[in-house]
Amino acid sequence: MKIEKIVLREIPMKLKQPFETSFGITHHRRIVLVELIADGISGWGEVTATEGPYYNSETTDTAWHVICDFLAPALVGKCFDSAKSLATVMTSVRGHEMAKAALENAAWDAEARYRNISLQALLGGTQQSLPSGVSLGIYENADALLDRIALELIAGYRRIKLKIKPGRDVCIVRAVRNAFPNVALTVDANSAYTLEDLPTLKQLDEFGLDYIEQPLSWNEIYQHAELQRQLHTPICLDECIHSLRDAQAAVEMRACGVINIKLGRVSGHTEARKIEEYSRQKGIPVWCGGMLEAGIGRAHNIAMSSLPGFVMPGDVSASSRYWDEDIIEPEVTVTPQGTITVPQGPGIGFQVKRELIERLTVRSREFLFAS
Ligand code: OSB
Ligand code: MG
Repeated sequence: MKIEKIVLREIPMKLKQPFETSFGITHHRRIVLVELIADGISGWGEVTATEGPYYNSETTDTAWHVICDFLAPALVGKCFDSAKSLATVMTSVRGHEMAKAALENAAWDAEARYRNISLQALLGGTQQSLPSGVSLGIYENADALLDRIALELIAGYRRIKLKIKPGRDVCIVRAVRNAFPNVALTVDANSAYTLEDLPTLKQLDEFGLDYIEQPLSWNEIYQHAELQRQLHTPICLDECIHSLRDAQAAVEMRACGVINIKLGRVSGHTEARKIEEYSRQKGIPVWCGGMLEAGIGRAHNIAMSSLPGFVMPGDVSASSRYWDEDIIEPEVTVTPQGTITVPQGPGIGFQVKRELIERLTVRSREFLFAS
């Protein structure tokens, strides 16, 4: 494939409800979309960085900068035998995984469309129906949280994940567990604790959680191993895992029993597949995390989640939980059984609403191969 053109666009998207994590509250997303044209065919990717550097070190603006000033100029005009090989040209840029992922994933979509097959087929995905879970932000009011969970369960969702932070943890989890004794329940701390919080974290063991997600520092695999030795509940690593090598280190150190794979955080489909394959061989269950994505990011998550190692419900839920209007057609929907059906059309399998995107665009940049 020859990369003829790359177009970057930023669109604002207002969340239906604010989303609160231990690192802050999000009301509005600023989303960067990548359109990559190879051999006359457009593929699409979405930058999953948050607006501020509080989940990881990337932001909407760092991704814009790194793509415009370094990655897009390095790629445009180049030929690749497949999307798999884009990563090799981008390794000279250190970090900035989410910026790289948007480009690489756009190339995967373009390649699948070029071959007239689904992205799922190109990736080697085997599952047609994906169990879906929801991630619920921190609620001020426990009753409001319980009401919300009841609605999510009626909608069919298979797992409830609660965001926690110090002071909003054991009490909340106890209230939810008492109200819903049998629901598959997990918590996500987004790095809000330290080993000094061991007594609190140990109390979580009594609630039969499927896992505790990223309790300790975003860059501390070693201390998670120390914590895991003292907890019965499996730890699931999110923020710490950027590559296959990180996953290997975490598993070898016994720092986790579960891995959350996020396409952006691991720099795209190529690395995500390696982590999925390694985890499957090691018997470590994986699931697909979310970053409050719009439809293009969501569609890539769906294709990735169809790989066989994705055996736990993901955070990939219906478009309508986030947006009044999504940027793809049809929107992502969830069946009454709490599953998402993997689309079989070419590429990501959803139609990109180009007119809507153009209307929303607040800035754009084009990179053209000057022959
Ligand atoms: O840690 O999984 C996380 C959202 C933003 C940043 C980090 C995380 C999240 C979520 C939301 O949990 C998942 C979703 O997209 O619904
Ligand atoms: Mg997380």
